Amino acid sequence: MTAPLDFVRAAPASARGMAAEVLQGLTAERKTLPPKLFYDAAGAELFERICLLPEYYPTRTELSILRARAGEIAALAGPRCALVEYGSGAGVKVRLLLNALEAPVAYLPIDISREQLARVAGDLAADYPGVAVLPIAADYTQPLELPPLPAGARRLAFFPGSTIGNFHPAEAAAFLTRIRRTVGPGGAMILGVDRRKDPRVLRAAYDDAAGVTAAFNRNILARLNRELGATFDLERFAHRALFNDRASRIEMHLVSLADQVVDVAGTRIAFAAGETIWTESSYKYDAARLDALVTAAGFTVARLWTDEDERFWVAFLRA
Ligand code: AVJ
Repeated sequence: MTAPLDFVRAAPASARGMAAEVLQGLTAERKTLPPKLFYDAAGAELFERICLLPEYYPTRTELSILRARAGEIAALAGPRCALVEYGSGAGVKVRLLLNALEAPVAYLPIDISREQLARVAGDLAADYPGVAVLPIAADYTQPLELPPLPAGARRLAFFPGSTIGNFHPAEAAAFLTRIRRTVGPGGAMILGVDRRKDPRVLRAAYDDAAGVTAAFNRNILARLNRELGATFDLERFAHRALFNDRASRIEMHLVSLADQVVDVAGTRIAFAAGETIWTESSYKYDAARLDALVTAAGFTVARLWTDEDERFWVAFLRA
């Protein structure tokens, strides 16, 4: 079955909804922007470049685990899976699963970057003619309904990349709880999780020598200028990445380099020199934190795989 691309289900991405969310973050006591705003077309491309950086180990490490364990994963998953991927991105990792799974029936990529989603869905539909490819253009942090799935399909959620790290712990548990309900009893989930490690390794991964992560972080301001007519001067905001040890998270910020006032969708936002916009958290898990998360969401860990440097986990969870 091929994917009719007009089937790409568009969540209404209104500029007004975006402005409201942006202004809420920028008028708060501690200024924030939601990391999902990184992924416009330019940001999705920058993220693909990040994944190739020598300092950014998560992508290649997770891929190596998936490659080594695809057979074991497929055996745990069983036949006739409907694979639901939260944040399908460039669509590279899922191929390892689709190649290994026994007679997968459907693939439902969910992504907020709709140009990339349409391209990836078209390519996968062409390469896997036996799999119904049903792309969903949506912000998966919001509740969403899946289209009807082939009868007898086992629901298998796939949330790779350690994107779970973007959620604060309580939100992460709530999100995984929602996924557990979506896959239902008998369903399962494959989750990628970045592990706690030497802060120097972590910091380098989020502040690379080539400056790609800095460009990715600043692109959020360029996007607000483009889409909301904001007046950010990109030269007057610097990229900063730090490891917050107590919270066990990398934080990315954009630091205002001067006292300045920026117009955002008709609202004047004042920045003091040194004040930051907190754009992303990337939580790093140890065994206790992972166990607390999985338990809170009502899953159990069936298997946990890591790499030889113990940098990353791929977990197989059962509802
Ligand atoms: C896509 C959320 C997994 O947190 O490592 C990469 C995004 N931010 N470099 C991460 C990101 C800066 C990435 N996730």
